[in-house]
Amino acid sequence: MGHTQSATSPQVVLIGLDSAGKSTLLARLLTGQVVDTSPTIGFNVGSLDLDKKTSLTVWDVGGQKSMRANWRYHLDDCRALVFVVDSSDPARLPEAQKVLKKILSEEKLRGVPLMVLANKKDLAHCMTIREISTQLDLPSQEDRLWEIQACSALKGLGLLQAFMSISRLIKKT
Ligand SMILES: Nc1nc2c(ncn2[C@@H]2O[C@H](COP(=O)(O)OP(=O)(O)O)[C@@H](O)[C@H]2O)c(=O)[nH]1
Ligand SMILES: [Mg+2]
Repeated sequence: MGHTQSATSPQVVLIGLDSAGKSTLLARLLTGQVVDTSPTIGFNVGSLDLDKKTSLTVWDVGGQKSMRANWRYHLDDCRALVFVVDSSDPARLPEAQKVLKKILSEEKLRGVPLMVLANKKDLAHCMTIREISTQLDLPSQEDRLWEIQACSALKGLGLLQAFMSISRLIKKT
């Protein structure tokens, strides 16, 4: 008691390759709008109220190569990691897999749940959840809770469901 909601709301960090759709997703979640994003320099952050008792603080820490070294500084107090993938871009999945593996090896993220968002599901010829999950080697994540869901940041599809699931994952840890 005496604590404000924002002071206690769990921190969630969005990561993923540049152009996966992280900034679009965060903006859509927070404002319900599609905004013009430019490559994120630094970070965007916002508080997402899921219901009266549940809110999450969501960080978009940028995806450009030069920024990736900085991700680790955002991982203190991270209660869930959200890895955003462009599901219409199979050519970059191997790179995404490497980046994900590297970040998951961070000591600070031991046991922290993972939500993979297969974004851009509005586009034709997207990879399936199953294909992405295999290519990212998700089944090898034995020591953490993980889930994968499809969404479209552009159309606002699947976002709230995904973040409700994230909130449930956090409550289980
Ligand atoms: N078709 C489609 N395009 C998207 C979606 N989400 C993001 N984009 C587009 O992908 C590009 C990169 O998005 P951005 O949010 O800047 O990616 P970030 O680098 O991960 O922050 C932009 O042109 C977005 O409009 C989506 O769900 N569907
Ligand atoms: Mg961005």
